[in-house]
Amino acid sequence: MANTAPKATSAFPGGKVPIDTVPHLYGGLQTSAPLHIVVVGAGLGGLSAVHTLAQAGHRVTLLEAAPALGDVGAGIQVSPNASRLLIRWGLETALRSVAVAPEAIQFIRYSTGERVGYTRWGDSMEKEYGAPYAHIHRADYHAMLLQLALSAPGVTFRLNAMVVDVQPDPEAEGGVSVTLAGGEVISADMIVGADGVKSRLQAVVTGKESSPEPTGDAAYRAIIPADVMLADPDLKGFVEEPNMTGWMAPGRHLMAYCIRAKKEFNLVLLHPDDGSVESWTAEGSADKMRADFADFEPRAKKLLSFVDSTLNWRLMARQPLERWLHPKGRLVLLGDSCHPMLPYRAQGAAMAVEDAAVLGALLVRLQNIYQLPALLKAYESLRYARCTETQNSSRLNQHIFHLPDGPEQEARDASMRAAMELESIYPAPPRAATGDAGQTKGNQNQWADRAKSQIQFGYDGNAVANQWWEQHKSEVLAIKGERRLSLL
Ligand SMILES: Cc1cc2nc3c(=O)[nH]c(=O)nc-3n(C[C@H](O)[C@H](O)[C@H](O)COP(=O)(O)OP(=O)(O)OC[C@H]3O[C@@H](n4cnc5c(N)ncnc54)[C@H](O)[C@@H]3O)c2cc1C
Ligand SMILES: *[C@@H]1O[C@H](CO)[C@@H](O)[C@H](O)[C@H]1NC(C)=O
Ligand SMILES: *[C@@H]1O[C@H](CO)[C@@H](O)[C@H](O)[C@H]1NC(C)=O
Ligand SMILES: *[C@H]1O[C@H](CO)[C@@H](O)[C@H](O)[C@H]1NC(C)=O
Repeated sequence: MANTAPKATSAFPGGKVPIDTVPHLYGGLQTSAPLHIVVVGAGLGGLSAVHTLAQAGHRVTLLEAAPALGDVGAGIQVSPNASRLLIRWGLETALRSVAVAPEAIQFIRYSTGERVGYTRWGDSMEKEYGAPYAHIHRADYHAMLLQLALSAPGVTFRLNAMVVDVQPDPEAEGGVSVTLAGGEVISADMIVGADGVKSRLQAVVTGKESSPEPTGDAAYRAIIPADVMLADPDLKGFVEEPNMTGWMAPGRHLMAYCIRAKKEFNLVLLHPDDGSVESWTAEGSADKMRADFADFEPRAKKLLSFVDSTLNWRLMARQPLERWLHPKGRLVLLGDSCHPMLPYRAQGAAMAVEDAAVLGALLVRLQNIYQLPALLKAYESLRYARCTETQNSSRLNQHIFHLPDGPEQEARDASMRAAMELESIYPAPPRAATGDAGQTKGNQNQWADRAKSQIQFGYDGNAVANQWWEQHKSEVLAIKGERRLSLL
């Protein structure tokens, strides 16, 4: 997907991302059994894993099929539980220099422009969850993680390195390895499959060939310059008070927010997949996009009038996989390769970044390679339920956002309005303390549901891994190999 669209460049001057000096990720702890780990895929997930694993003291080789790196021209939302990790990794200055913090999330009825849902964010996000909600450009996100991964010690990075085969069995002749398209074989102690929604390594792990499934939806993406909006009285509010705004319509929705320090405005237009997608389309497609959203209120239509080119993405997902860890205990999946989801909770990359945090925080504990399967099993079990729930809540929003006009839609809007009322009765922060007596539980505006937000945004990957370690370390440390293995 990402690699079929043109690459966008980052907003960092000279392409150089500033990295803060931060405390060592594991408080100075390093593995006493450094492995050679091959990470397949240099997306947001793979790059994060390179960082967390290298910090743990492992030697990492990153293999990326594409001949050049970068991400496409579109925005992405970084929720507190991902931004918490980025800040911990030294990316606070970089993140804040390119981010926009939304004042609120609001839902609009497509035909009338009426606001039916509203949850205040602004500085209350940071007060409540200890880290900001940030809207950024994907190219900036990718550049930040790339710079971080490249600056880690013991990292080898290869482009044009398409993995075509994997040997996950340490008992096999030659041991664990990957084979590249040119025939070259690279040995490893362990492999991380971060190869995205079309993952090849996923089939090796599960033992089943399966393609990702179409979700029925596709996404037009477009960016417009904020200055044209500031010149327009109907639109300037979207820049001056940067909210995340979602227009809900039968079978479609539009999500819009500012990025790049309010210089650009990002549009994501979700619509029924017409089968003609999965390619970068320029002229003409913007007109098709406008036609698809012609029944939207005037402000939305005006926004679309500024679009001259658009990307169209077919949205693919999978049912939860049977497992993420190959039974031989040396090959594990991460990110979209194991839990691709609809972007309707804006959590796909956040889950990949959290995966990396948990994986690194477990593998820093490794004292001999015989402990590896137990730690990878822990990674799988810690991450599986959370990612599956997030896949499910993303899917739920497909239903909620796209209801046809009628009684169910009216009930949805009434539910969202009720939560909007509560906003003024129970002002944040801290919402968790003021509470709302559970009245937002199950709200159709999933961001208004305070218990849900606490779970989604309160998560701390390092804390979760450390807690597991405290409970299980005696079992893991009791695992000792008889043979000395060469660990490179
Ligand atoms: C429209 C849309 C909007 C989204 N919005 C958000 C959002 O707001 N917030 C959020 O958190 N998430 C969002 N997401 C989800 C997010 O983009 C993904 O979850 C995330 O990028 C996944 O990262 P990844 O590293 O797992 O996979 P990818 O980014 O897909 O990276 C996989 C990499 O592996 C490489 N590769 C593949 N096969 C091989 C091979 N055989 N050998 C070597 N290399 C290989 C690919 O070239 C690619 O570079 C959105 C997604 C979409 C489609
Ligand atoms: C954004 O949210 C604020 C409240 O936080 C509200 O006053 C404002 O009207 C919203 N802006 C737009 C353009 O809807
Ligand atoms: C998520 O949905 C799947 C079906 O798609 C279901 O089997 C599973 O129990 C759900 N999991 C959670 C954690 O909600
Ligand atoms: C998430 O992070 C916050 C703030 O850092 C912390 O107070 C909270 O305990 C964490 N929650 C979880 C579930 O890890």
